[in-house]
Amino acid sequence: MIRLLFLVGLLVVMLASPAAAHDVKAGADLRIAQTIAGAELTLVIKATTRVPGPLRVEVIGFPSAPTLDLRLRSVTDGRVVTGAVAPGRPAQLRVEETGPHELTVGAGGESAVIPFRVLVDRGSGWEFLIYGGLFVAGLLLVGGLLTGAFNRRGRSAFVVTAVASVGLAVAALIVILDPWLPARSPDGAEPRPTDTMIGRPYVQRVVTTVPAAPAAGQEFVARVELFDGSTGRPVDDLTIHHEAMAHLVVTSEDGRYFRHVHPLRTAPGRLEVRLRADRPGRYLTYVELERTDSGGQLLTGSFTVTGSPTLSPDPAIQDTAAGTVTVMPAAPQAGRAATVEVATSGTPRPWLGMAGHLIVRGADGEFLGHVHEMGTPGNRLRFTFSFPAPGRYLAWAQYATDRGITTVPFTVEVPR
Ligand SMILES: [Cu+2]
Repeated sequence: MIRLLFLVGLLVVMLASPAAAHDVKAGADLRIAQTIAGAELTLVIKATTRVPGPLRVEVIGFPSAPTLDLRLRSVTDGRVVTGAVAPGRPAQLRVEETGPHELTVGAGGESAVIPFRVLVDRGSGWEFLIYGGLFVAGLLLVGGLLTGAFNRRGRSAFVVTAVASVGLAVAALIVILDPWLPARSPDGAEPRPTDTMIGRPYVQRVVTTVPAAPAAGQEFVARVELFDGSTGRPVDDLTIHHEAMAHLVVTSEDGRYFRHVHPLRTAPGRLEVRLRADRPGRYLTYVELERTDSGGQLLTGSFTVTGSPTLSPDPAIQDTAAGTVTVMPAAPQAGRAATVEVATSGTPRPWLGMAGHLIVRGADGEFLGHVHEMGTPGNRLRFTFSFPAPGRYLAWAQYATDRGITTVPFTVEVPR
């Protein structure tokens, strides 16, 4: 009887624990920064828990975003649903099945086609053993009770209890071992080779502008075309890296012009963004991206702006009051970690997954570094940066507040 009570107690404990150990993880939200219709925004495709069902899409503006027209197409069966999203007005797009989809986002005559996969977590796949074990144990417990009641000799009751214990033990073992058991890929996931450590060739890029020689003060398109270093075919397997398909930094040679934008995918292997430069001269481009299974890459290029200077000051740079940036030590040593502290105007909110970004360029443009804020509380950003060699560096600290994105330019002299 004592043994029986113990088993019932164990059963109650066991029944309570699988629910806690098997939260249905519906995957993470997909966050993609886009520069569209002159706005900097983050598109959020929320995680799905059931398909067929609604797919929720949200948009966060820095500081504001236009209404975006959405068109969701299932690559599997070509089914299309449409909708619109604006800040505070999420869209619900009906999804019929898991797997590859394309979300076309349009505003102000521009559009991006974002490929992604609708995934639904299938659990670890070991639940059947847990629930099977519990089911057998429960069944035999009842059997054991009956056997015990009608059979004076305890032998068969002992056997039944033993089998019930084995059922419980299997269930308990699986619950305990669950974190180490191989996880099943979610429903709708891309079939993957077993060896994912091989990586893919580097991307080769061509940065062009449309028109080929843009004039100062006029809008133009900066186009990044990505080719596989081995096959020469368009590269269309970019993974989301720091919440964007690609980060494009454009600076004038003297550093007075600075843009950090997130180009739109207009075709396989092609990314485009609209820009305007106020002065003629050579402009340097840096593209940060990541191919699936292959790590991050920094691609450099340049283009030339013609014409004569326009007098408009660069609106992207908010030159806040002097003294907001402190470099410690004031004369950093090459190869040694230095601390850069930025006093922010307003409380920073996450942008591209971080509270702050620090982009550092060598005066000649040969070097570009990019680090993130370390998680400093209050209205301060603190970065650790190692300048690679003596020389003059142009730097821009960036952060987002409710008023939009603030860029703080400064220079650092690294002595010999
Ligand atoms: Cu970026």
